[in-house]
Amino acid sequence: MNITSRSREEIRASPPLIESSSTVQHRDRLSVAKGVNNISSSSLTSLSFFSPPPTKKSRVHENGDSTQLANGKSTSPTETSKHPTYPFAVPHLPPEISDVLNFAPADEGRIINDQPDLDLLYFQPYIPKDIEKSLFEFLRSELFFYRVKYNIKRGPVETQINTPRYTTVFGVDETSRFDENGEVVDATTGRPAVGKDAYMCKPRPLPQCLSMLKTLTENATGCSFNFALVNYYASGNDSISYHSDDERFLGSLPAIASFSLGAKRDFLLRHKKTPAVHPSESKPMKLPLASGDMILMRGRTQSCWEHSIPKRKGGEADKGRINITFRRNMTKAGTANYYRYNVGDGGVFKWDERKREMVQWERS
Ligand SMILES: O=C(O)CCC(=O)C(=O)O
Repeated sequence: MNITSRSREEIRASPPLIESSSTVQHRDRLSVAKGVNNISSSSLTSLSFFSPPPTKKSRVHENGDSTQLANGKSTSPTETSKHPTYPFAVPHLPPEISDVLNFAPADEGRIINDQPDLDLLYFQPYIPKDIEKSLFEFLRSELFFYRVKYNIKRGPVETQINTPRYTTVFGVDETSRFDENGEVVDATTGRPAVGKDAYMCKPRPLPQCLSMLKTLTENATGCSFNFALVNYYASGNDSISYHSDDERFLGSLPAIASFSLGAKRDFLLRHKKTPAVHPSESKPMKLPLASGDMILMRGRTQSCWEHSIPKRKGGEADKGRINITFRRNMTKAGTANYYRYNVGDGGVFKWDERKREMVQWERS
């Protein structure tokens, strides 16, 4: 979704203007786990550059909380991901989650390509059943989120858009990388991104909990990603309207891996109106995405189809749902776009376990 397409889409979806408010990965479990272990041990070392050296095991996080996992255990991490751009440190995945995550994908993917221009690989599930709930609770408790507002101007009229879900984003486009100190440097020269190469936003490296999932997903799909966008749909009132992730900065046939955790929500797909494909040739689709599922959208899917998570009344939507998408962004403009629309300039939100809702977080 780029600046203009997002604005257009949200307006179209929610008058009056405010969104208020075949064969697949034939990988046996053993070889997946083996391959992943090989990769994760080396890449996790380099990805954890922004962590402090291991310290004495602490019972509580730096923010004073410990996470109660679905299995009744509390996490007491020894390590955290830190970066000057983070409002607070993000604990590493506890071993009871990361050890099992190494066995993902839990199931083979199913190709869905029986409609014009559609190419999906649907894992039901991808995250092993024993940990999907703990992973959901961990990410909801430990990540920082934003409720982004932005203005759009159509002619003389300026309108405020309230993004109808919590969002957060990590990553930097392929022109840059994070060096061992967490500085954004040019991908080729290794020099700091300054002057014309400077960013309008402050890119954030993926915390270990997301970079581990990214590495596993790259391994299983053969795709390569440099961004993680995270949505939290707190209730059935939260949504994302019909759109395509078809911005130029993602390239012409982008592959996007989209994970679902928590409440089951309907994922709707419809073919864009094009002269090339008559409406009768394609049927809108509804995939009820469950916790742990992953859908890889690839090929012409983004250029020809739109997708959405509509609002829902009742059902399990009010239990909350996390969506993580891994993408490959090629330009600085793309990086600015993602931070503008997923971090913005408002306050930070964090899950409050007692109130069981996101609350505005204040630095203590
Ligand atoms: O929540 C989802 O499953 C879809 C998210 C999405 O479409 C997006 O972030 O662009």
